Amino acid sequence: MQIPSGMFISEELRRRFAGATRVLVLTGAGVSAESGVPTFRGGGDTAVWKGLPFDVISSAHMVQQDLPAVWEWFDYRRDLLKSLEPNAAHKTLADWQHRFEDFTLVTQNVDGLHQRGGSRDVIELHGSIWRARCISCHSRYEFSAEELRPQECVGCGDAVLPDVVLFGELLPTGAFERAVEKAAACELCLVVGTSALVYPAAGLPELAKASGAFVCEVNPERTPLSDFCDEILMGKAGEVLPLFAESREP
Ligand code: BV8
Repeated sequence: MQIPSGMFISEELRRRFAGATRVLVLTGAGVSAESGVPTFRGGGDTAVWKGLPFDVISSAHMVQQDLPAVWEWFDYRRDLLKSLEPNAAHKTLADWQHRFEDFTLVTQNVDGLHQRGGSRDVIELHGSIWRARCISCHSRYEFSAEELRPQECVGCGDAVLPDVVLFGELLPTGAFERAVEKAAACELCLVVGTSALVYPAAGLPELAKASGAFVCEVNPERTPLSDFCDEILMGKAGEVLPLFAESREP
């Protein structure tokens, strides 16, 4: 594995990593980039689908306007995912759940690649592309890559929509609260592959920092979060995260 040039994990970060018990990792689209999943390039007003900006096609407003168009967008992304595999970043984070006494993996991704990479108990802040929920009775339906997605709610016959958090929608109760609790209690917080523009997810590292955690960002580019991190590792998640493996107790 080629070590990114100039990639330097400080002794302090290695020491903290080696000695930590309570660790929280927040991930975004960048952690799946090396698997071939397109990122959103900063969410916001970047056209991602048929000329529509991301936070328009993935919005509660769009569901009211044109639910079939929303499904088309998620069907396209699910089809893309069928041929993609978890990468070294997903697999490394899966290993970390056995390394730390209290490890929390929080993701903004709906792609399910963390779970396919071996992570269990992932806090999916923004839902999953592999589930659908009923518009009225909120029954949820899990389905795999081989299965067809439900066309309507088996329970009440009403329409179903992707079980993801759309812009303008509140995050699933419980998931965000648990993430806040763990962020406030962690000693080490790693922020991997996110542009940190979408809230309230982007507020979690801020909370961790305010609660005394050491915050490290892993991203090939700077983000609005960079200035406020204790350490930034400017590289690709699949190349940087495995480097921590060498971090042993001093
Ligand atoms: C809500 C699911 C209450 C659907 C998603 C406060 C301030 C401003 C705005 C708001 C605010 N509070 C609320 C808002 C509004 C809005 C928001 O944040 N808007 C943004 C655009 C400004 N938030 C909401 O609507 C949230 N709900 O607040 O409810 C409420 C209700 C009504 C009104 C007000 C409040 C719900 C947000 C969730 C939306 N759903 N996803 C779907 O997937 O289609 S968000 C979605 O976009 C993702 O889940 C993720 O969160 C975000 C994309 O960001 P990233 O994952 O970071 O991806 P991006 O492409 O941007 O960046 C990739 C990064 O990776 C880059 O930095 C790149 O350099 C890096 N990278 C690339 N390659 C690699 C890499 N890093 C490492 N390794 C590599 N190889």
